[in-house]
Amino acid sequence: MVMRTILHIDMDAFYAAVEVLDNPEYQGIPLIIGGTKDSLRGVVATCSYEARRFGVKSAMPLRKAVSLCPSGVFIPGRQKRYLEVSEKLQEVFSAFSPVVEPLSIDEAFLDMTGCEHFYARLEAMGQAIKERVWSEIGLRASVGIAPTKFLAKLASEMEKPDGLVVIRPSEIERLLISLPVKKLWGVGEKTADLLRDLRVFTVYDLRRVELSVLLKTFGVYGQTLYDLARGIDERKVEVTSSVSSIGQETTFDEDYLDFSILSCQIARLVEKVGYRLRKQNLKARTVTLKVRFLDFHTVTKSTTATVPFHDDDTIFSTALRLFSKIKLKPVRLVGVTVSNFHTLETLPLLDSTAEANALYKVLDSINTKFDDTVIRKGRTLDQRKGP
Ligand code: TTP
Repeated sequence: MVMRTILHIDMDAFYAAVEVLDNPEYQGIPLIIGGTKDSLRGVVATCSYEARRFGVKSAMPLRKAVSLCPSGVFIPGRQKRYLEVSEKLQEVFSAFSPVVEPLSIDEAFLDMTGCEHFYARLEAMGQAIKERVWSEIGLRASVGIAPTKFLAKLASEMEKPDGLVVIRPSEIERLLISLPVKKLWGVGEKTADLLRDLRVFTVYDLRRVELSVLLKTFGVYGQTLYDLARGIDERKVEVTSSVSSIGQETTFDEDYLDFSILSCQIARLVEKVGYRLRKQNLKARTVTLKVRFLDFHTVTKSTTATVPFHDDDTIFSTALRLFSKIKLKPVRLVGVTVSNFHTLETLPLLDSTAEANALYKVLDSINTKFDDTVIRKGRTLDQRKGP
């Protein structure tokens, strides 16, 4: 296996940390991002570590978070501000390595192979990037350094927040053997259930399963599981200009069956997705709609267009078309994602949507100036309440 030096960096409680940075009065208190205390719908995007002590966590309905942490401060998020900080982070990361792969708004892999001699030890390398993020942006990050991507990401999670963990080749075996399989890259609930059926709970158990059995149960991913259990992960850090998808979802506190309410919720998600898409100078070709029902059954439907788009109208009409194909039961969550990106520079010149583009430019610039989507389309208004 090729030995690399891969650094994974992940900001601590990112949205909450940005809010503390901009509002020092939030320092040291349980701070929950996602909505106000009386928001009936919506979920926690993230929360400060002080709030996590009360059991609050990402993706939890806000109402539950309020009951767990009534003394907490609840605020809506400011996506534009987080994207702005994210851009600054990418600049800092790029100063450390030309090979940076952003994974999400607040985390990235850096290939540091060949840069080792600049630092007395790998710990000093990790410390240097943490200090630069702190001095230039004012935020804390956790860093993991290891010979593979999977291990570097695992390392960055090990001592969160403000962590720094280096995994050296000689330590891999000891670390891996007792690791719960749930920690392996790509193992979600479904895979964990299938592994449990095979009586596999740890990497030690996984190593005792023949490759043929893994291939039969998991298809090609069986090979990945087999390799990860042995510390093998040949994935390179890929320089990508951006994330591979942009999505937004919302969980309701009550379940809805009413088409007009649901389409209004979809329109709101579309506005946020469309704004982020245009902000990153991208056009997408694929729209994915996710719907979760009261019984937790989840349906996702996607469609790919030949012509790339970045306007809300196309995303909305596509999402609605997908929605109309779903047999409706009481809905508890909807999500809209766009993917299959093209940067604007690579698009064909023949683009007849100049007028629409001009309109979105104006809308986005006004919305950028203020903290929320101040100008919205009528379809995002809940018809029952009037304008
Ligand atoms: P994460 O890196 O998963 O979490 P975090 O930075 O808040 O906290 P940690 O210290 O545990 O890494 O997510 C980054 C940001 O993405 C997070 O601050 C808010 C947003 N987010 C959501 O909006 N919804 C979600 O369900 C999750 C997991 C994150």
